[in-house]
Amino acid sequence: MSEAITFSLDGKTVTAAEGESIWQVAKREGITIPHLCHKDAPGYRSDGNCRACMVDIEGERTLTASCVRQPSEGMVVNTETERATKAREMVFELLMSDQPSREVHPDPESDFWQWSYKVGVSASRYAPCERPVQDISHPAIAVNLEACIACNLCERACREVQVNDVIGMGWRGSHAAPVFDLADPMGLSSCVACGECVSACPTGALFEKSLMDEEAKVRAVYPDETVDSVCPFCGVGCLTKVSVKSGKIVQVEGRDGPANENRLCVKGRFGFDYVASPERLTKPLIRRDDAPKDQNIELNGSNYLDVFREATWDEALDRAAAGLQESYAAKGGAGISGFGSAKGSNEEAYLFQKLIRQGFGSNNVDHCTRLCHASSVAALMEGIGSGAVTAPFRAALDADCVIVIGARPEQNHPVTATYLKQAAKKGSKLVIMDPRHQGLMRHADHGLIFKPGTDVAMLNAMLNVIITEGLYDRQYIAAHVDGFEALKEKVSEFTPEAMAPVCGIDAQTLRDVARLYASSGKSIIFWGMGISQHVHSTDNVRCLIAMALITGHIGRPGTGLHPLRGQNNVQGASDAGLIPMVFPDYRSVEDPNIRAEFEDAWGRTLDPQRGLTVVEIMDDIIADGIEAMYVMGENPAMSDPDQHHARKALTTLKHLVVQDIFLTETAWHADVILPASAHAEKLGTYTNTNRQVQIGRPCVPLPGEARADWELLMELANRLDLDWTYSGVPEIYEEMRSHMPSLAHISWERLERDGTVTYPADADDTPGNEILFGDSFPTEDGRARIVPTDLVPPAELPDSDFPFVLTTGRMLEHWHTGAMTRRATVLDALEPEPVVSMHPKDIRAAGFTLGQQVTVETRRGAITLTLRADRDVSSGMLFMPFCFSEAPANFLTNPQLDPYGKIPEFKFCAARIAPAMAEAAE
Ligand SMILES: Nc1nc2c(c(=O)[nH]1)N[C@H]1C(S)=C(S)[C@@H](COP(=O)(O)OP(=O)(O)OC[C@H]3O[C@@H](n4cnc5c(=O)[nH]c(N)nc54)[C@H](O)[C@@H]3O)O[C@H]1N2
Ligand SMILES: Nc1nc2c(c(=O)[nH]1)N[C@H]1C(S)=C(S)[C@@H](COP(=O)(O)OP(=O)(O)OC[C@H]3O[C@@H](n4cnc5c(=O)[nH]c(N)nc54)[C@H](O)[C@@H]3O)O[C@H]1N2
Ligand SMILES: [Mo]
Repeated sequence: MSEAITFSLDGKTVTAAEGESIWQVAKREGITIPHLCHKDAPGYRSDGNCRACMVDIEGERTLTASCVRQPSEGMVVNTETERATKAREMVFELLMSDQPSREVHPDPESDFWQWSYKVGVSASRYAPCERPVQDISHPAIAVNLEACIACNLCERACREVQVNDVIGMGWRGSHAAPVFDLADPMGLSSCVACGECVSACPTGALFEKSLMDEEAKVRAVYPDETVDSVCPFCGVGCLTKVSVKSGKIVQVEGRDGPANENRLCVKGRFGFDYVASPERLTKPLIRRDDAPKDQNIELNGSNYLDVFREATWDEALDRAAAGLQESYAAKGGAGISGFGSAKGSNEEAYLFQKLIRQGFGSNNVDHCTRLCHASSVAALMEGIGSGAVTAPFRAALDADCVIVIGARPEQNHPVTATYLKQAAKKGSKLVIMDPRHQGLMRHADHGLIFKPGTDVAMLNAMLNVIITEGLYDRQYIAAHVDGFEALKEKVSEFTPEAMAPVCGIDAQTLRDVARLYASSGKSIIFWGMGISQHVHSTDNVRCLIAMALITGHIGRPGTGLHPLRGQNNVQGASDAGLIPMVFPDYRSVEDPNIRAEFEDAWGRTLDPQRGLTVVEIMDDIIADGIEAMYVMGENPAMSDPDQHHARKALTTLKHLVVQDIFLTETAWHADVILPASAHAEKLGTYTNTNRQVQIGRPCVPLPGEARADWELLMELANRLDLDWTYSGVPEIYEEMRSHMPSLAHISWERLERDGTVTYPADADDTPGNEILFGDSFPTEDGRARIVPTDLVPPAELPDSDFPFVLTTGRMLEHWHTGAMTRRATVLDALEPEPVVSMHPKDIRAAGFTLGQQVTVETRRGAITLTLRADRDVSSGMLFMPFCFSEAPANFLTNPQLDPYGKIPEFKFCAARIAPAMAEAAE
């Protein structure tokens, strides 16, 4: 089938692989053929409509578009005949007649102009046609249709690459032009602003507003330089190309990384200007002696200089270290705690946990993974001996059946979502299970909207079907899995008929989905916070692991278990030991041999007992235990559950050091604030959800007196007499790696050279292993273990006082506590105010009106915000993101913990909703 074809190209004998176009062979051979409607990037189909790439084929009457034409054996192709070059010139001249002149063109540097000059066309003899006016209704993207050549690349970008289906080509003939959702303007369409169309457009008809002078409607900004880096937002780990002008980021484009193949989402592409926000911390601050540690001080409208005074670095660092040391002197390691960051690099995470452990002999060091996938990691470690994904998310493209449960990738892992949609388009069966409807369900074979908090019932019913119908893989179980008999016994009572009323999905659908997953050749499971943020979350994950193990859907291409990791470096920060129970690489702090290795390396006696977790630390502070805390790059005053309690803990602390880039809600409670580096200002490695280790590079200078996080950690360590002497990030990486077998064969040098390496790698020169556990599991005996589960209800059920289920989560445009994205102009313009979403039917039943102010209340607190109608939210539920400091969702959430993962129940509590006080009085 895949025989090479030999043909002649400009007089040279060349070969083409199966499916290669003439254009692609020419490129490989170093022959340049102009192109406009053809984009030379993964995921783009050639269309051959613009005729800019025409070539001459001997014996053929007409010229042919080389981007779509495949060569045949013995064909004689010439790219430079007079006929071909003249025709191409003519194409450019005709297109140019339709463009604004270069002086008033939206992008005089666009591919169109560059090619025009290369083919020797600078003006047109033809009269221009009439063109529509510019549409600047969207906050990020200008639509300059006067420059459109109707090549439909934007439509392919939108529909085929990102699979968003917003752009279509409307009108006919010379009037053909992109339209948005069949209705202009763009700003009112359902566009999610991934910007793929902007990156595809060859003329600047779709163009970044950040590069334009809006008044003059032309390009005004040309970058000084471009830096290769990685996106600072989510665990997908998109590689980026960051363009900088006069020390400021002006544009971000995708690069061809293993996770993103040039794709980005709205945050990665347009959410960059938080880095340059005037609200960045630029000077060290120390709390004024007379400033009270009021719980809600920032809400009282204080000016920060009423509360803090500016200090020199020496003074601030001395004070920060002295406060920690005082508590250490008083209480030993038990008096100290630290929250490190999954937004920072691996090196920063490693140094942070080292500082707390080496400096204070304390294991009270944790980070946001505790609020995130801690339960997934607990269940995976217990079941298969490893907490990371067994396959990258692009494995979905090889799968016959893809399950997504308790995750909302279109909002939270948008580039992953593009691959899931592509998998569905090419025939994989997609199953989405979630108590809320979501856009991805449009692409799914099954969208199961079940009752929140009933995952175990639903999944055990599926396990019941798989076992009673004999759809499990006996051989696989015999070879690799323990605990099958106990599972069989346990799930025998969980018949689909018995579980249907519990989970709200009918028995037949449960059977269908169970059969589909088990009988498909290759099935893969993705999950998110809907699984992991419950008091029974470890059980939820145990069910998913059991499904994969009894069907043998693990360890082969197109199969596996993939908890979609959240923060850009939560995988890496966890790997680096930012966890109270383990040193780097998940090695127990309670194991004397392991501890001895670190005691030797760090020259101090280390804490032999596991430390406290995020929520436990807050409780311990209030119980007069811990009295000092160091927070680097987290915002617990917004992200921890039950804020009245969490903020009380922060104000109770004797000493709080906050190292951040903004004066966050947490920083308001601090004694010392250390202004730190944003992602774009520093060097470091980040590990994404696929276990791909990638380098982020400095693009812009630090603002004011702000300093790199790793330098601040070293300054503090040396004030604690730890004698750290790191010369830079590569040295820290290598020290960290010396304690991490998982990073064997992945030297700094290799990362510099290869850009991305997946861990684990078997040798210095072979690619890392993407798919794990084909032969055995990293448990003591190499076998996996099933842990059967029972039904555990959510900790707080609705009742007559609090009749709604409140669930919290995210929105596409905002990042967690909003610290970064509320300060990103485009993102904040898209979602500017706090909202609670409710089903229109419930809104009508309650007699509310859209957009009115409502108060949502739980047993822990009340907040007032704007009511939004949202058909995705099931009747009886309320949904709220936790990014708005004006109405912090975590004033309401329940801090009850899962006993294994110690994760709070962010996804379920009982609530009521009423018109806001002021409105009620009207
Ligand atoms: N835009 C944006 N992207 C982000 C982030 C962000 O803040 N903003 N944060 C990042 C981080 S750290 C993380 S962890 C990820 C999180 O990404 P996701 O895991 O997708 O997070 P959520 O939106 O919190 O919740 C996922 C889904 O759980 C569903 N759910 C609620 N209750 C239940 C239940 O009882 N059972 C099941 N099965 N599902 C339920 C919700 O309806 C929701 O669709 O996103 C990352 N990406
Ligand atoms: N109600 C509710 N609450 C939740 C969740 C939920 O679904 N519902 N989800 C939970 C989950 S999954 C997570 S992961 C947590 C996230 O909780 P957090 O990690 O607390 O949230 P972020 O807003 O990401 O906080 C990151 C902080 O780091 C700062 N920062 C960014 N870059 C840098 C840097 O390079 N250096 C330094 N020093 N600082 C930096 C930012 O300004 C910000 O203050 O929230 C949890 N809380
Ligand atoms: Mo997370």
